[in-house]
Amino acid sequence: MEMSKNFLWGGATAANQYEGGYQEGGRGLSINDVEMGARHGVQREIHDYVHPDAYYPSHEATDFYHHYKEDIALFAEMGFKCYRFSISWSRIFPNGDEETPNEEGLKFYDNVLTELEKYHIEPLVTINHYEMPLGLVKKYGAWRNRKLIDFFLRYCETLFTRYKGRVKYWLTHNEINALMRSNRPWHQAGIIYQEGEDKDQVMLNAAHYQLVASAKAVVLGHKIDPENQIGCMLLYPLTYAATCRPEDQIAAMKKNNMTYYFGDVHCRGYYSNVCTAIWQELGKKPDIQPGDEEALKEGTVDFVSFSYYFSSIEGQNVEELTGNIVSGGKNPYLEATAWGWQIDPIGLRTSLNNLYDRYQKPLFIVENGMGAIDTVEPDGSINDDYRIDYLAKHIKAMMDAIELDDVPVMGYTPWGCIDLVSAGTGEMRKRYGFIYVDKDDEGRGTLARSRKKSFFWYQNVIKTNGQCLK
Ligand code: BGP
Repeated sequence: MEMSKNFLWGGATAANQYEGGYQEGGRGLSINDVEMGARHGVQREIHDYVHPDAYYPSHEATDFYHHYKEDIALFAEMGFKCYRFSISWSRIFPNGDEETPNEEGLKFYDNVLTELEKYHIEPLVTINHYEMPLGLVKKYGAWRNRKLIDFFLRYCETLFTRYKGRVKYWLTHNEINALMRSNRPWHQAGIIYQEGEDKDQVMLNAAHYQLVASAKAVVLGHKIDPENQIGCMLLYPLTYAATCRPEDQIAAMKKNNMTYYFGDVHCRGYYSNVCTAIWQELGKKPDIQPGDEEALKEGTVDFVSFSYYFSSIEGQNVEELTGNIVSGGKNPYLEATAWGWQIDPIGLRTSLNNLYDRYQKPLFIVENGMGAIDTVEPDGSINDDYRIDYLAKHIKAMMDAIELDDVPVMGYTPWGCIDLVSAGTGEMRKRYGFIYVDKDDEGRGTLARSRKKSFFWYQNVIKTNGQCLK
């Protein structure tokens, strides 16, 4: 297969880490707005209110809210064909359970879409990226409550109707499988476990409600506009067996199955044997009500999107890595970033093959990249060769999957195309961008934007449709 002329090159961000303007335009508080930043050696903490003396990285983030015109112009200068961003749920439904949406919030994204249309950049919208109105957390217990399905669908209907004809590509929940593997369940599902709570049961239910909500959203989105293409979004932390010892193979399979638990339901429309095996192991099942199974069957996704940053290993006597969003073992053949994320471009080719073989649906790499500390030289330049090296190797691996393995890939939107707040650590210094933003971990800085060396490099990658890397 050849690289398509319509390949969707671009970049990705999320409202909770980039948008800011947390109290503007009638927006309500979101769960991220109560997660403090780590400062002066103080650990991040989460409460259900804003402490007047604490620093919250999401409040301003890198201020897309006031810089969207400038930023989209920079994306256009790089030649973006596509821009993945998320809508802040609490900007549309400030408390989450209102009957009618906040017009000023909807208008903000109208303005964003107008800018994108000016440069013929295709939007790819994540409906739920690691956030929710704080009102839904406090009043209903977030995704532990089945009622969230209806609130989510009202939100989806509002977006599908309002942006009909302007947005074609949608993703329902960001990294839905992070719920099963991450130790920060409030990011993906708004859930802060309470003392004595049956965590596994809460997790299975929260996953089920989100899967049903996603399936119903797919049906609704197609009904409102048959042109809509609605995908799922999986975190894909590829796991290898540590050795050829058969038991290690099973251990790795089980780790990967924690991802397929979600992919199988989204793509096949039912809980597969992989899922029922996990229920058996946990000794529990999710709260499946009459009608749910039919809903899952009807609402299978149009395409599969995923994030890929690193791989890890599983088996006997492996050394556990620290710093990852999910647990995993150290691979002696791989280097790691300063945050311990193991760099494995070939793993991306393997992941693309695995996912296509399993689901036979077009794939979209909607996150990839390397968090790194950038140095601004006295002349203002930023020579981020490490980032160029990481991305070049991953793009080449993706092109191998397309050209040598015939895997259909719709597009590539590397993470944090402009510097933004880290989801995992709340830091600013962990940067992914092609565009530098002047802001530090204390929240200081002018928010001025500047082009890194990688900006010009990526511009050329897009211009040559990746051929410059050969
Ligand atoms: C993914 C999230 C993103 C993003 C990315 C990088 O899991 O979908 O929101 O933040 O990881 O992670 P971090 O910001 O922790 O470096």
